[in-house]
Amino acid sequence: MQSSTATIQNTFAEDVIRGLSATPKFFSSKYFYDDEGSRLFQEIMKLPEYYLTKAEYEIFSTQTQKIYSIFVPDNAPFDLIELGSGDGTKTSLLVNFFLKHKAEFTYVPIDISGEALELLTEKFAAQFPNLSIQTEQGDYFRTLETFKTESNKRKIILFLGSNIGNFSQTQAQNFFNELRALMNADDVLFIGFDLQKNPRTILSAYDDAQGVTAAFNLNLLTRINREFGADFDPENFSHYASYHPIEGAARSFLISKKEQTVFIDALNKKFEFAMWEPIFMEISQKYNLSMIDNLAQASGFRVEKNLFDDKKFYTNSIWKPV
Ligand code: AVJ
Repeated sequence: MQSSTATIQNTFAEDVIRGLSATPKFFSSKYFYDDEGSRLFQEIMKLPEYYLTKAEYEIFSTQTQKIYSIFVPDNAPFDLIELGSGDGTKTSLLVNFFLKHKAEFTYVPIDISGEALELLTEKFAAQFPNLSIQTEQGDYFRTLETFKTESNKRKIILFLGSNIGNFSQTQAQNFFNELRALMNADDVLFIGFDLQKNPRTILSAYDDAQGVTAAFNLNLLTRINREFGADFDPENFSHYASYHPIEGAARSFLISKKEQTVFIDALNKKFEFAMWEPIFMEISQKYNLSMIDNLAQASGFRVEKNLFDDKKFYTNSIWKPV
């Protein structure tokens, strides 16, 4: 426990140094989710501009039967494995339906955050007393490896919420290749992709009127202040979001409003910012259907079915190994 926390801290420290020493400067959005960051993300999901969660929820609530018949064509027992489970709101729709139809399965949420897993377990245990649930804290791939060798049941792997969007297309390709290597012929992969749409709709989702997304980005500076004794003044940075319609990439930046020096005590390093210098904070990649097809093919899958919300803002894509 102690040593794994230390390892995570080291990686974070190393990433902070690497990102602030680079040109252009960057941070990894995976560090957004401390307690306050997770709370702010919950707020983001409730924003009127943030259509992603609503679209995926719509798909899960209106097409549950379709999902079920693709996942469970033969009533064979399976493991329902969720990568990065979060608060489980959408998954509970599936679990509820599966239990009602007497499906035989174990729900296996995998998450980095032990606290998130505890909350999820409490919630699901109260809501579904008959559910078999096995939580796994830590690395997705390491957990899946043990499943490949130790369980002969079908694996249905969920990767929801457009979390894939935080990967560049090359990173996404590598991610699915690794995942494929840990899957058997009968397994299923179920992924949430945010689709390309009116660029203004996308931009608003990352530039909300209440400034919650700005606070979500600025919170990483506050986290670095707290954990590494840095002296970032969040007031000296402003959030800037962009959407590039050809790449399909939404990006967030924090822009230094003035020339300034930031000192990070625990790293004993100082970093200079020029006036208007950006820090690249996050990519949220948007897909179209041919990008999804290509990605599946290039990593050893075929697209079995794409499910859409009414506005076609979002798709849950069902992949099978080839
Ligand atoms: C959790 C990665 C899906 O990119 O839409 C929300 C994170 N960042 N608003 C996204 C996020 C700014 C979100 N994902």
